[in-house]
Amino acid sequence: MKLSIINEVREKKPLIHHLTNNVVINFTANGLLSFGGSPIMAKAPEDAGTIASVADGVLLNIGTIKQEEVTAMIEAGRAANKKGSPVVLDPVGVGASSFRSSIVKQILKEVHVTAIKGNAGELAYLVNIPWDRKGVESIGSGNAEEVALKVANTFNTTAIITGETDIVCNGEELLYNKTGHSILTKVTGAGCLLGSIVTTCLTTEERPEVQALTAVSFYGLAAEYAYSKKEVKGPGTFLPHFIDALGYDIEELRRER
Ligand code: ATP
Ligand code: TZP
Ligand code: MG
Ligand code: MG
Repeated sequence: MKLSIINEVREKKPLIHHLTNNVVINFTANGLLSFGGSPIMAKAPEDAGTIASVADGVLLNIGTIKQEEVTAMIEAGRAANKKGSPVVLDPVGVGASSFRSSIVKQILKEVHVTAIKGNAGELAYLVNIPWDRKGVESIGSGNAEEVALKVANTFNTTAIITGETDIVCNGEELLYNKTGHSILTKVTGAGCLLGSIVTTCLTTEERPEVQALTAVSFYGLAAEYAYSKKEVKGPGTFLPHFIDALGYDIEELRRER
């Protein structure tokens, strides 16, 4: 984890354009604000390209995608590509229907994505590796390293597979993160908010794999810290402590957990 990445985010407050799912919009905006970024949520085809062209980064999350939102995703992605700003794809539930899978294929054909972040089942689906899943969740096990390498190389991107151990891959190197807490699997949108934090870290001056590893490490530390608070009794009481912790300094998160 590189402290300079977190410091740079907090100094610059990058504007992140989210085209994300309806389940997590408010949670994501609050989490990103606490972390130090500046969220804007917009998925109308009429202004997606314009907003992406002034933003510092773009997050494409297909969790509740509708056909009419696909144009906006592609326009935002292309505008970010033109500007040279990062684009992150979260292919939520990509294997759950042929509709989702065709949309992700279309996005990946039209837009170069800086990182693809998802659970192991989602990333495995993208490269035709069998993996058990249930709706938007990954429930299976398998060779996650093989999946990460294949995704990174196939799409010329940084692959980020989340789970008990997060894996980041630039196509050659495999990096691991073990911070985090299983309570995150009981909170809807824990993966989606992480996509926003990753996008924000990708706006800084570093290599993408270091930025991604910093994002997942910090996020996991914040979850451990929040869960350690005596007031936390379950997912409901965890949430406000977690949003708070995303805004803390790393030293404090490490000291207190
Ligand atoms: P799923 O829908 O399969 O739950 P997701 O998109 O919500 O996937 P997760 O894989 O749950 O994403 O990852 C979200 C965050 O939770 C990541 O920071 C990850 O490190 C953390 N995490 C997930 N499972 C665990 C676990 N068992 N122990 C610790 N941290 C975890
Ligand atoms: N259904 C469609 S999107 C969504 C649900 C439950 C949120 C998924 O969030 P995450 O972060 O992948 O758990
Ligand atoms: Mg989840
Ligand atoms: Mg997810």
